[in-house]
Amino acid sequence: MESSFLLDQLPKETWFGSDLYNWDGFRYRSHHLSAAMAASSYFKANDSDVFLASSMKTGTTWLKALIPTIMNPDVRITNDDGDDDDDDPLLKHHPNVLMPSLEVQLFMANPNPDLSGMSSPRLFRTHVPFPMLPESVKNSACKIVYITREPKDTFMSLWHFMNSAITARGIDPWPIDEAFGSFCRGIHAFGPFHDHVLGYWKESRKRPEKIHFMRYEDMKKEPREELQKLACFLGKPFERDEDVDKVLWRCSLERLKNLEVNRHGVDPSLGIGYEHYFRRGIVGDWKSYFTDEMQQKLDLITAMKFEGSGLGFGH
Ligand code: PAP
Repeated sequence: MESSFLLDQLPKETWFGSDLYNWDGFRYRSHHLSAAMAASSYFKANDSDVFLASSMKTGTTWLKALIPTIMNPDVRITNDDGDDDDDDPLLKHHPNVLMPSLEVQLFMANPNPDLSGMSSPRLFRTHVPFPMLPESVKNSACKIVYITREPKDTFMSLWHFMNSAITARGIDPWPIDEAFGSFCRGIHAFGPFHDHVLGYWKESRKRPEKIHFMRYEDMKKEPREELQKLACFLGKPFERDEDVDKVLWRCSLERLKNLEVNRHGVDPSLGIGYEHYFRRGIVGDWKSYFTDEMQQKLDLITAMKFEGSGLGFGH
């Protein structure tokens, strides 16, 4: 088969017990690479589509809940009687279901899936780097929301998540020092992290009406302001503060992690419990794990990579 022939030619490294393939400077699991290539060949964006893009573990699940809620007229406005929770799709579905992934769900299950049944506006998410996006996503009027996070916290979240995934399959956890060395060399799924962020950052500076760039730390610090900016970008500004607060509450970590669907469900595409998408959700979690040497090393890499870009995590 064409894709397995291609894989044989690509440089590969081991990451959390699996092979990662280097395609055009970014790393992928084999099935995600084939799916991303299929999406790039067959996916046709509509102008009304909304894409959520991110490197792994940067707060995507928060946005996977917020964007569908902002776009849903049934739940974004507080009813006069105040009690409209029964209409909330988040009660029945993990946020992954509300914003399906191009490469981990749709095009992995089928290289040319029939998406005609999706209601408009279609909401999608992806972890692929900017150059790997389907051309019609880059060139149509569809909107892209990108979320990133301070790299030390991103690494910690990734380490916890991946170890949960592999230990569920009976594989020993990967020691933090090995996983850290790999992250610093850019060897992780959809990495290198810094190149991923820079690709979307530069594009968002050129086309702010096309790409809305967000940081997890800003969302934590000023959620109301950030949510209103996001809603305006999506063409759905909030008129009342109470609606902003309602949406923030509906999509809060505290609420989502305690919902039945998220406590007991399993992600069918990855075979990992939905509970693992909701952990501590704090800024500075890295301080409980990093040595001084680790901190200095990753901060230096970040400073060097982002130098002159105007991007930073100065919180
Ligand atoms: P993904 O790439 O697999 O989709 P992603 O959602 O980007 O994962 O990252 C998970 C992180 O977001 C977790 O952070 P932590 O490991 O540092 O705790 C998770 O706790 C956090 N998270 C998930 N949902 C929310 C939410 N509603 N609000 C704030 N943080 C959240």
